Amino acid sequence: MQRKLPTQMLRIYHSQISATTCPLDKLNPHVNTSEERSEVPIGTSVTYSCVETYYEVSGDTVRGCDVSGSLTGTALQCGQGCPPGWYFLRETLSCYHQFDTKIRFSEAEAACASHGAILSTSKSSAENDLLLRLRQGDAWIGLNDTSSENNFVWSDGSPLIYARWHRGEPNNWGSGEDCAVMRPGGTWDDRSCGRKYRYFCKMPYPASTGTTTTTTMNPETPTWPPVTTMKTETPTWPTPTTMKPTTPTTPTTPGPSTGQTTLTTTKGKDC
Ligand SMILES: [Ca+2]
Ligand SMILES: [Ca+2]
Repeated sequence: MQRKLPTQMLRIYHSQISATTCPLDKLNPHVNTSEERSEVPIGTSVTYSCVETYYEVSGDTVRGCDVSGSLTGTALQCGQGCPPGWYFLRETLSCYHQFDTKIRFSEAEAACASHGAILSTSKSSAENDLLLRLRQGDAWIGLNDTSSENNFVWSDGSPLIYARWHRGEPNNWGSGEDCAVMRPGGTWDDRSCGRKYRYFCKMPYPASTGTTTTTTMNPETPTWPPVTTMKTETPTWPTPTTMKPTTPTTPTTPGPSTGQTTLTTTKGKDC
């Protein structure tokens, strides 16, 4: 028969087996931490940040050592930012750029592809708002009904669900209009694919490829797109010349390190 231990002895026993510290994971080379110890006492807060030119993709910047002996939250994941001149959107983990040269729709598709990008989708209000902020004039978005009239599909192959057509559009005017542009105010219009407009490109955020969500070392290096120089300035935004009154004046989406989109100085380059 099992003997019962006195309450006082149980307390001592439990205090001996209870965790008193939290071990810290091996640090990701792209992550800085406030803590140099390999383990910290319960109740300690540990702060994490991304090294220079790397940006927060996911995880927590402050994690606490709880009574179970483990850190709260999830590991901070950092990755390299968008190439210079491209804007980051956290909702899609993608980079965006408006090119100023006016070219045909098919040429714009090819131009984006040369950057490892696609003609940009605009599948949510967040994505549409970002494109509107980048917009310097009517510009192609990656939407067309070339294969089947009035059956618009996105450049990534997905069907049209979120839509911001301008009133009366798409109207397939004249001899036919199968390709979409973003108009002033962020609404869309189908236009003849042979006409020439600026265009938006979209590419995956480098850190969204081949990474994990742990703080353990990730030996994989994002392979695409190549990033030669990185900006570290505080993100700023262009001042759109045409903005709907209802459009927020500050980014509605978080960016790389501060929850905002990054603006660099090389915007406007053509392919
Ligand atoms: Ca059409
Ligand atoms: Ca039209």
